[in-house]
Amino acid sequence: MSDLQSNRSGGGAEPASKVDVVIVGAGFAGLYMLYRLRQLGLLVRVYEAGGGVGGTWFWNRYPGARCDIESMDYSYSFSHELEQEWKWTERYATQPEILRYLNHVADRFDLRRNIQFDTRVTSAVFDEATNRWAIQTDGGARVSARFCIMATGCLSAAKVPDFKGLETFEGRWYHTGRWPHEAVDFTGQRVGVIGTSSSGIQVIPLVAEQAAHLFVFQRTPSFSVPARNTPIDPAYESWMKANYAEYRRKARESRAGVVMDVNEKSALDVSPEEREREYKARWEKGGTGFLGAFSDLRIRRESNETAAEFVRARIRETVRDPAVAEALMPRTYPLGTRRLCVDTHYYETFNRDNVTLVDVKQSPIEELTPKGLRTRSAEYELDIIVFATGFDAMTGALLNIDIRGRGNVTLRQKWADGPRTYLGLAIAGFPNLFTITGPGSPSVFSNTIVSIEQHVDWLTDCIAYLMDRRFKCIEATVEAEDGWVAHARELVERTLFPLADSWYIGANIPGKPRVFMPYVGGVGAYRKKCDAVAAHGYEGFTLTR
Ligand code: FAD
Ligand code: N01
Repeated sequence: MSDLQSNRSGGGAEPASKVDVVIVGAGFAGLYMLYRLRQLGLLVRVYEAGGGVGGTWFWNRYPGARCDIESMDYSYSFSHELEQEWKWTERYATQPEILRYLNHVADRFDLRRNIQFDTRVTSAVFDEATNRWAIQTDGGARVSARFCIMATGCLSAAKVPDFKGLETFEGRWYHTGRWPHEAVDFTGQRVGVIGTSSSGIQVIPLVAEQAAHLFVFQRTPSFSVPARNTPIDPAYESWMKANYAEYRRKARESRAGVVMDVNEKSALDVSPEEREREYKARWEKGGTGFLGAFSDLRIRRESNETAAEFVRARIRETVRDPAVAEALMPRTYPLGTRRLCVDTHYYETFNRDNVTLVDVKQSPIEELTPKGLRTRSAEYELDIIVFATGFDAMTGALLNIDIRGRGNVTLRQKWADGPRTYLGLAIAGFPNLFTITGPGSPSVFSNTIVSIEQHVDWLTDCIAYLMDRRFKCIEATVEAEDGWVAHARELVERTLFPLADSWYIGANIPGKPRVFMPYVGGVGAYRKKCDAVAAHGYEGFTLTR
């Protein structure tokens, strides 16, 4: 009997150094993975670098942080009781509310007893003799596991650019993705925010309300649509709770993991008046549903330009100073090929007397100084700098761990030219190691919770299958991986995405290989492919006893 099977019935106290599964990360993904594997009766240990559950929502505590997928969608669907009893208060939940929810989930399902907090996994090495992973943490703990599941998050490795002189800056500085637990008071302060994408756009209006003066350092302007956030209408909540099962099914089968009203027409097949009406209705409704205005916005440049021009016109009519308005208008990439932002009073903020937009494309930031920041053409005195500069997305958290597979080959070596996976779930040469929402899966191109649940359910079935048939090892074949990488590339090349410098393609990290990382085929189609792989006895994997 394998130790996996002998542990299966026990499910009690964990031996100090041997478990069935190690999960790295206790965000939405790690928590649900733990829940499912415990149901199989396995010994599971979760390591989490943070001091609590929540992942993204534990770390991103900056003012204004909230989701842009509606709260009642951006939540687990696995427990009927949970979705019925939890009460979301706003259309888009704030970070504290989502964190409360995840703490509630951890308590309700008694998950904490298997999680070791404040513990970072530093290495994971596959031992070919025993078919087990040797995992080490920053506290020096070692654990041996049959399976290692990386629930490390696509957006968890916060990136502060390597600005010269950062260590000399005498004021305070913060990264949005590593925000302190105490509130930061900006009252009367001269503040600089660097970065004007999703995080910057959320934090800027709120900092502007407090600061004596706010300088916004913008390198690339973003397209942003209004959130039109509101308290959740009780009638809507009741309807959703009565119809959750069917609604969630539709979301799982959809393209982006949300039930969206997508207009099947091309933007070029309708009159200018109809086009304007369609954009206006979606603009008034608020949120990312704007992208569903026409079917070809992400595949046809001319169509896309009509949507881009609509948003530019809104910027023009909102921002009083024409030069500032012009500087805020994106012109170098199609709308939606970088993450479409969702804001509350972002453009309006530039009408305030205490806010200055600084174009650091024209005049780049050269260094931080003891008193502030110097661009090529001017110096800015600052008390506080906020880095809304994003993440080493999708691969950063994985490559921060020294992962070694067969033949002691490191993941860093294997991915030197960019990530390669099978289904975004597994990596050839790294048996019994899985990634949840890994590169090559829809992950960040979807309501991530839908994608997370799909991966976790698939992995749970896979591990149960291996156990029931006494397989010790599962490994993606090189051929299957090559095929998947080629398929994912072919799909993205049919879209406008490659036209943008985005974190999707690694452009935000100097020296990062330019490989488009998320899978653009849609969550519904992707799910079918994963299910077919499983139905054919884990096609594309080698299973060994
Ligand atoms: P995470 O929540 O990132 O959790 C990963 C955890 O792994 C982290 O806690 C991290 O500390 C831990 N970890 C990483 N490496 C190690 C290590 N070596 N050792 C130990 N622990 C480690 N998605 C949406 O679909 N809709 C939204 O509206 C949305 N809003 C977002 C807003 C913000 C500000 C950000 C940053 C992201 C947003 N996302 C959104 C994406 C979001 O990351 C996912 O929705 C989701 O929370 C990811 O969950 P996860 O468990 O996969 O990863
Ligand atoms: O990070 P980003 P983010 N000098 O990488 C700028 C999710 N999210 O944290 O574009 C000057 O998008 C950089 O400029 P440029 C969501 O998936 C969701 O904002 O590289 N500027 C850019 O403006 C999102 O996509 C929500 O030219 C520098 C910004 O910093 C993802 O997280 C909210 C610079 C970084 O933008 C990441 O968003 C928040 C430099 N050296 C986050 N380096 C929701 O609302 C970087 N920049 C759901």
